[in-house]
Amino acid sequence: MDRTVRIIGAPMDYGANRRGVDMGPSAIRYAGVAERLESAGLAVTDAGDLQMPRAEERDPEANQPNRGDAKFLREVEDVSRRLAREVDETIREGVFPLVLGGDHSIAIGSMNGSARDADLGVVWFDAHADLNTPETSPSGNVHGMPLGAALGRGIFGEMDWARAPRVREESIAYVGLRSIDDRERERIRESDITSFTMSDIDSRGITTVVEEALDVATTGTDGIHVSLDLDWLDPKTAPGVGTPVRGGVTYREAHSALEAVSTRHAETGVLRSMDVVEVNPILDEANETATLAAELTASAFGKRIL
Ligand code: Z70
Ligand code: MN
Ligand code: MN
Ligand code: MN
Repeated sequence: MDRTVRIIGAPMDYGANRRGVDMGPSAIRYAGVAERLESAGLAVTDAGDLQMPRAEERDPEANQPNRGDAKFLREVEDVSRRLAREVDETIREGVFPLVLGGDHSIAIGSMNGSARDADLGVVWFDAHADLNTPETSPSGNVHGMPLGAALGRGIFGEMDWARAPRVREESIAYVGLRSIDDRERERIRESDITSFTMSDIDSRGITTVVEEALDVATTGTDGIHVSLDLDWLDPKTAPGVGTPVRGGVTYREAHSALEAVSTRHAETGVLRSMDVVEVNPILDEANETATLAAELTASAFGKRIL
């Protein structure tokens, strides 16, 4: 494959209740993500981590918007603006941005940056729908809101750093959903978003489901963003995540899915940006979830068994 990948660390840990995902970028680097990508034939550079204040130094409630409730929204805004700029500049240089999280709120910046010069399709590998807004969120955690932000729903409609006007509902596909809030369920049903739940994977198989998700995200778009939340996998396989939900995909299903992404890219050059999020090494054993994250990333970029 003819790509140079730039690793961008985004140790964001404002989006969730349990601390530790700020160590995700280090853990995934330590698990050899660069070496694994190089062995798949890519050139890799590392831009280091975006600087951000620690959550302990900030008051989560200090700067909420007037309506709704989202913790650390001002901090998320600051990081999202800088990340979006870096993702955009990376793509302009002809380099592929691989963003390592951090919690899933980093996808706000990734999508905003990646969609500046393109109509962007999105494939969202996650147990969760992440479609909340400050108004609908049961938790106030922004990691449950990145797609709500990109779509400019609720108060996000007034936030230029959050909205990604070139990300449209009909170009978004979920793969592996199994934990959805009531308000999210209503909104998914009334939206044009395509959802493949774990039940769809059970009945139709991971390969068919991922091919259809890629069809959705590539139809009428200029490229796709792949967002990989490690809680997409079953917690037995990926225990080092903030919000484990049982009944996730297996190790083999996960590799098969990301191999399908790289096969599609080899055919049509569609992959534009990617993030790998929610690795929490504190909850892990021998860095196994970060290692899995690094392996799956390599599969997404064309690494094969033989
Ligand atoms: C819930 C909320 C979520 C990730 C958990 C959970 C969202 N829907 N996202 N873990 N990555 O609080 O909005
Ligand atoms: Mn998520
Ligand atoms: Mn992106
Ligand atoms: Mn999740």
